[in-house]
Order: sequence, then structure tokens, then C-alpha cells
Amino acid sequence: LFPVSTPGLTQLPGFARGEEEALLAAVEAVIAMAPWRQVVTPGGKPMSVHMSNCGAAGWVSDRRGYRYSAVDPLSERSWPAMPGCFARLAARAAAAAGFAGFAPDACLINLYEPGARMALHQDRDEVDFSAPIVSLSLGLPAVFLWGGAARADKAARIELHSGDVVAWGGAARLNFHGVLPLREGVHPLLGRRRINLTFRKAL
Ligand code: MD5
Ligand code: FE
Repeated sequence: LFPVSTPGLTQLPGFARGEEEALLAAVEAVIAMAPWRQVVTPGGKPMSVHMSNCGAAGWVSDRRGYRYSAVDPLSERSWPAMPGCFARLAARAAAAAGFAGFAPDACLINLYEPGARMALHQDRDEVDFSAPIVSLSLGLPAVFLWGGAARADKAARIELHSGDVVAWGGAARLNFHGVLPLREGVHPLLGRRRINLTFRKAL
């Protein structure tokens, strides 16, 4: 495990350290309104990660496909508003990574318990690929797979810890990436969980 810098990928280790408790409280407030759910892929398989969203749009998946929706299919109401501490952190991190003026309109919240993983994929459901994506990790550490423009490109492994932020855009915006199965562990604040927030400009 080693830090990598690829064109378009910036790691900001510990960028949110010290804010984790406040950020977690904001996550829990969102989850009280839009609870965790396990979505199915268009192929019909449930993902091992549990998800929710906040902001003007949320990422959803079902038998019909992947897309952003202004409405939570569980409640049939708008997603919870993006907490101010999320939007501010995302904008500060994006600016530090060279993407000034980033204003996310969607935040996908992923919950990993030991064994949960995310297969190699591209994030391509957003309308405008010129905006970066900013990711915040909370809780148990995870090994992130950072691939290239083609699925077959060899992926680097990056360990992400609680409070780490990663931003990617430009030439790397459509790179393949994934998360290895979460290892067993207990985090002082989150217990047996990892929560990952990805801030996006979806619309
Ligand atoms: C996660 N989430 O940790 C992962 C990785 C997703 C998703 O991929 O679509 O919800 S977000 C961390 C990340 C770091 C650096 C680059 C990229 C993603 N990327 O190229 O997309 O729950
Ligand atoms: Fe992704």
C-alpha cells in the first residue's frame, strides 16, 4: 500500500480528521429521513453495500437500470437536503485538489459492513463529466482499487482511512475503480462499519 498520484486523482489523507463526529451526526440525520437500503442491479442481484442519498438528486438502481432521481423511491418524496457541513467540506476539498467552484448537487452515501465490496465500475450516470467527484471515508479502513480508462488496466491499491478525502476529475473522471471486501474490525466512532460519501454534480 502506497500513496499514488495519477493525473486527475488527488488524495487528501486526513483532510476531514477532527470533523468525523459532526459528519457522522449529519449522516445519521439524513438516514433518519432516507433509511439505508440495499438496491438491486439491473441484473437483479442485490448489492452488498447499503445506500442512501441526500441533495437535489440521488443515485438509484433497480431492474430498469442505474440513474439519478430527484425522488427517493422508498418514500416517493425528495431526498433530504444536503447538510451544510457536507457541501462545505466537498467544496474545500475540491479546491485543495485544484477544482475550484465545485458545488455538488448529489451525495451518495454507501454503508459497508465486513465482507461488503464494490465491483470495478465507472461513474458515468452524471450528465457533466467536467465536474470532479469528491469522496470522504468514515470508519473502518478499506482498500480502494484505482484502475485506468479500460476495465482490464491494472488497478493500484490505495488504503483509505477514516477522515481521508479523495478527489478525481479531468483525465481520470471515468477511470474504473472499486472497493475490496471490507475486513472485520471495530472503529471507535462507527463500530463495525465504513461509510463512504461521494459528492457529485449529477444534474
Ligand atoms: C466507495 N464508491 O468507497 C467507492 C469509492 C461509488 C464508489 O465508487 O461509486 O459510490 S469512492 C472513492 C474513489 C476514490 C478515487 C477515485 C474514485 C473513487 N473514482 O475514480 O471514482 O464507496
Ligand atoms: Fe464509483
